[in-house]
Amino acid sequence: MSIQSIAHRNFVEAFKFEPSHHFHAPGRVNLIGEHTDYNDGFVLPAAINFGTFVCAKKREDNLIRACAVNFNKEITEFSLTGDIPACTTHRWSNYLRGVCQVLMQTGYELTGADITIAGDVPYGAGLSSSAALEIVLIRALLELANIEIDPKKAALLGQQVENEYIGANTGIMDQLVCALGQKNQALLIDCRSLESQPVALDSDMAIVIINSNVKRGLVDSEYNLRRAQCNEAAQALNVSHLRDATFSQLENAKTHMSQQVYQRARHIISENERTLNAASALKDKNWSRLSELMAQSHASMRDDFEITVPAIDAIVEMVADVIGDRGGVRMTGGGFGGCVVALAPTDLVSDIRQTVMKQYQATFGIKEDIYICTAEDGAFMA
Ligand code: GAF
Repeated sequence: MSIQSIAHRNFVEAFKFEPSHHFHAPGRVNLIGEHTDYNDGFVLPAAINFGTFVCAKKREDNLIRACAVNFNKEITEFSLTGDIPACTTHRWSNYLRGVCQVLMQTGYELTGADITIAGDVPYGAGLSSSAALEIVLIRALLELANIEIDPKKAALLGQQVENEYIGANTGIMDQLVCALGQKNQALLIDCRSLESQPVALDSDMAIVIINSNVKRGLVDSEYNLRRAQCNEAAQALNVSHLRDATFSQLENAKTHMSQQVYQRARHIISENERTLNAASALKDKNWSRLSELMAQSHASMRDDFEITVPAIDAIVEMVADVIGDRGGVRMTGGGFGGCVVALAPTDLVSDIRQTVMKQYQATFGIKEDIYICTAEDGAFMA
């Protein structure tokens, strides 16, 4: 049964009437450009065929009642008045509470609603299950109130929910691609201007995502630490964001910063350059160049930004041995566990699968999950 049907069926079961609207927002995979978004830099993600569905119906009062199918069909209720406090028992509902709070603070007049939420984006895997949830809820609540919203504005509001209500100091990449993704395209996003250019994905190349299922530890504290170190480097280099720094500036200022901060800046400056070059390589179908750039990106995340873990490094090596220079492979997302992404010729997909299945669990004692993905459209009303 499709996720949309599951959401629909559970709506009827929970509320005993039919929903009036269906909405969807996808998860995302980032092909290259990691931790560059909050440095005002470049990223190259795609929305994927895993996502979150919401079924909804407007109420005549100001009550929100919501059922989360993925969380044992728990139901939460709150009213749209004053400050909406975070919930300690139904923690999933804080995304909904945060969306309502931020939309109301922005001045949107919301109406009460009955809602069910169901999704298939793996949690905590670095594939943006939270951005999908924020964006789908923003679309749903505004549509029920007859308010149109530009996708970029929706992305900024989603980021605000994450930063101010949830307390995760993330950049704008996830919400933007979730809102603006395009079928069969990756998006080259300039995270300063928020302009994006579609970059076509070749139909002979598969997006293979390997979930290490390594539980992401310390992810929030380490993420925030990386942000602080990037800010420190920008200050030492006298630029507002590392996007504006060059390698020669960095070398000249090397003695004014710690070795660690120097390495963090070197990752960001080089990753921005690699992301722009990878978009060109993708357009030119220059797979050996893409292979080099993705390998360099992974090495830089491992050695300079220090956000990979041994299990992820091992998967990248296994897959790289199969793909050679016919495509690329690297860790994707915020790091400290999560997923590896490969862009690989479709005729190698079965070899990649066999290799990882044979070697990964035998070495690390954890079973991987492998998803063969397609690039999809951003959020829509179904
Ligand atoms: C997480 C964040 F939410 C993004 O903003 C981005 O920084 C990413 O990590 C790393 O590239 O997904």
